[in-house]
Amino acid sequence: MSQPNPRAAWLLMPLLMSACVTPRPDVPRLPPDPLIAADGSMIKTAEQWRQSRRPEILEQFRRHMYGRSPEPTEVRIEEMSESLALDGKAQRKQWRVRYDDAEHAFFEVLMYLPVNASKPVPAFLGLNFFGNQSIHSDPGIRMPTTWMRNDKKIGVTNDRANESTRGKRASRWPVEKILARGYGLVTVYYGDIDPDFDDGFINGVHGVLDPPLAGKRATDAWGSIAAWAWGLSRVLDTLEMDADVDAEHIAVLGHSRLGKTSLWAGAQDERFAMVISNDSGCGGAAYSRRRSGETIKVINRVFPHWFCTAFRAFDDREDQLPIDQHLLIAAIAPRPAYIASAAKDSWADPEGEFLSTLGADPVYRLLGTDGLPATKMPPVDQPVHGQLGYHVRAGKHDLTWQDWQQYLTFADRHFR
Ligand code: GTR
Repeated sequence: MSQPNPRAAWLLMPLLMSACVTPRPDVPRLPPDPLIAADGSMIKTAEQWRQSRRPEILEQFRRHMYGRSPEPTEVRIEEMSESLALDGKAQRKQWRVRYDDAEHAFFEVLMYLPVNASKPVPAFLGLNFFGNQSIHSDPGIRMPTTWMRNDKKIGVTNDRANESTRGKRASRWPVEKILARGYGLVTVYYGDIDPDFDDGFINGVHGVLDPPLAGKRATDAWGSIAAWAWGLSRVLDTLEMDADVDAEHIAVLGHSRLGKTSLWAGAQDERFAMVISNDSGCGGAAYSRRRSGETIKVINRVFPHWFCTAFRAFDDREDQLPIDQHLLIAAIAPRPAYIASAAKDSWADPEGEFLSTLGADPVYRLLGTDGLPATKMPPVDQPVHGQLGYHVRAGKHDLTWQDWQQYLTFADRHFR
């Protein structure tokens, strides 16, 4: 699915600003070469990148990996509520994004905006794993009624959220600190868009929008990651209708499988002004050809609903892929993108996540930005910020305040 881009002008800004930033000879090109088209021709200009190579790459990701999403549907805002929250520090809005007339064809959005910031406010948008009520103990947050995976730590039982789950994931969502820095936070429970289990694509957005299953699904039919990404774009559709939020400065962010999702959402939908992918690993930022940690074969076996079935042709055949994950990051260029790893997260392959970030650099430079100001993987806890950002944080697979501090600084650099 490619989105119309009403803001081509600002996307071209770095081109106008660039004197002549050339690709660096000290950074080897990762295969498949971002600047060689499928027919072997060289991509030498920003125009060639935009007109032919980027669309070709997105098409390959659709066909071989994430699957093809339906065109955007018209969305409606329903059940909007608004109130002061968090001891008067926040304006809290909640609404339903309705994307079809079918009974369950909606998802719930929670947004906090800082009360004392001048409007419209730039914001972070990210999906959450255990419901909007899990991100903060605020008693005013609506409770999801959709399927949720049971979890002892969070307190989910009988596949549904309950009061005891409020604020249980607050460590990943430092709401007050984000607001204090002048940003809003928008979140949606990912299971509201598509429940995360292999049900044959009956439930969630697939069940509503897919043609009735007569026989087999197409090998490039969209999987769950594509569905979550599609949902993020529909949330953005509704943010564009809200004068309090600056829809032109939305950073789409995600952790782990939702970090894979933020990359695919941001790569396709150029309205996202910034993309942040935290510990996304295989099928996210990690370079698949390294086959380190989680591999394509393993991810396809354990999560058969995440990607399209055509992706299975590349189990143990990574070298045959016409794409790899540096091209996904490159498809975001020249918009700022930040990739983060955790040192103990070998399953997500931190080196592979760094390699893809660096592998996108030639495209960022072709488009007139500084790309990633590094040639080697930086040491633990030494972030690198350019138009591309990267860090490897000490510790395990998680989204922490340390990660957020970098994202806030990165947003200050690019949005202020
Ligand atoms: C793991 C999976 C990873 C990552 C992670 C998560 O089980 O192997 O690819 O997505 O889950 O999303 O928490």
